[in-house]
Amino acid sequence: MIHETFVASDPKSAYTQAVEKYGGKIELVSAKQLKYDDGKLRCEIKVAIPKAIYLRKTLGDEVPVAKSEETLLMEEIATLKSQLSLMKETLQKDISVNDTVISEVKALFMRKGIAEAWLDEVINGLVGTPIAEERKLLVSYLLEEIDDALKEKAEDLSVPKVMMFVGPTGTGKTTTIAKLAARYAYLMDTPYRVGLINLDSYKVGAIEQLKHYADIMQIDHIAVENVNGFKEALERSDAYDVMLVDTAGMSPYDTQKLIHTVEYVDSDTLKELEVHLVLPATVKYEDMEDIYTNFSFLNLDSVIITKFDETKHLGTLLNFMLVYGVPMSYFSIGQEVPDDLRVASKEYLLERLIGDIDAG
Ligand SMILES: Nc1nc2c(ncn2[C@@H]2O[C@H](COP(=O)(O)OP(=O)(O)OP(=O)(O)O)[C@@H](O)[C@H]2O)c(=O)[nH]1
Ligand SMILES: [Mg+2]
Repeated sequence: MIHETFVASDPKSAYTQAVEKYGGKIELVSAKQLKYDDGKLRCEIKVAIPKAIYLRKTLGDEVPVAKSEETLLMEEIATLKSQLSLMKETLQKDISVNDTVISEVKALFMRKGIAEAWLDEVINGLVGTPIAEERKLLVSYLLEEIDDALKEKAEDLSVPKVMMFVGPTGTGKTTTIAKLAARYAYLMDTPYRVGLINLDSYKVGAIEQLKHYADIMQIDHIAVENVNGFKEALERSDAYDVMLVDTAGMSPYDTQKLIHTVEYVDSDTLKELEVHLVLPATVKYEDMEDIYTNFSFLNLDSVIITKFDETKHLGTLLNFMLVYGVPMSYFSIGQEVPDDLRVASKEYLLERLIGDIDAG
C-alpha cells in the first residue's frame, strides 16, 4: 500500500478528494486538524492506496498491470503448447528419418533373401535409437545379429563315432563322404582310422562309386544289405575312430524310406551315432523347409551344405539357417575330392552376404 496525504478545510472534503483521485478502494490511515501559518484551521487525512491503483493513476496505461492468475495460466499454457508442437515437429522429423533408414536397410536385406518377419523382430526393438538412424550402423547391427543366430557344429573326433549322411537324391552325400574320409585319414594333424559303410544298395553303381574312392584312399569299405548287416558292421567297428555311413538318396516325401532309415539310426551301437543332412545351397526356401522338417525325424545333428559353387545368392540359405537355427558342420564348394570341402564357418557365409550387400 502507498500512503498519501490530502488536505481540506474539513475531513470529509479531504476524504472526498482522495476517493475522487483513487476510487473507493483506499483506506483511511489517520486524520488530524492543524492550524496553518496563515492562521487557518485545516484538516489532513492520510490514506493508504493499493499499489496497483496508485501506479495506474500516476503512470497511466504504461504501467504493467499485475496479471491475474488466470492470465498467467493461459500464457503458460500457450508457451507449453508451442513447445509441444516444436517437439512434435522434431520427433516427426526423427521418425521419418528413422523410417527411411529402416525401410531402406530392410529392403536391402530382403532383396538378399532374409525374411521380413525375422528383420522386423530384430529392428522393432531399435526404433528410436541412434542405430536406426544410420544406415551403416543398422547394417552392421543386423550382420552381428545374423552372426549370433547362426550355429556351427565344431569338428570333434576326440571320441570314436559313426557319422551317417542322409538327404535327397544327388545332393552330394557320397562325394562329401569321400572328401571327409580323405580329410580324417590323411589331411588332419592326427591321422584317424576311417571305415566306410554303404547302405545304398538301391542306386545302380552306388557301391562301386564309394568303393572307387575307398580303393584310391586305401580305406576299408563295407556294403550292407539290411539293419542286421549294419549292426554287425558296427560291432566290428573297434578298428576305426570314425565310420562314415553312406545312404541312398531319398525324396523327403518318401515316408516308407525315411521310416526304414530310422531303423538304422536306432541301431544299438556302443559308439556315438551322428546324423548329418546333406543339403545343397541351390535348393529353394520352401524345399529346404520340407527337406529339413521331414528328415528331422532322423534326429539330425548338423547340416552339411553342398554346391556353394553353384549359386551366388546365399540369402535363402542364410535365412533358413536363421529361422531354423540349424548347426552347420561342413561346406562343399565344388566336385573335387578331397579339395572342395571346408569346415563350416559363419564368416564364410557372412563374407559372401556382405559382398552381396556392398554390391547392392
Ligand atoms: N558343383 C558341385 N557339385 C557337387 C558338389 N558336391 C557334389 N557334387 C556333384 O553332385 C553330383 C551328385 O553327387 P553324389 O555325391 O553322387 O550325390 P549323392 O547325394 O550321393 O547322390 P545319391 O546317392 O544319388 O542320392 C556329382 O556329380 C557330384 O560331383 C559341390 O559341392 N559342388
Ligand atoms: Mg550317393
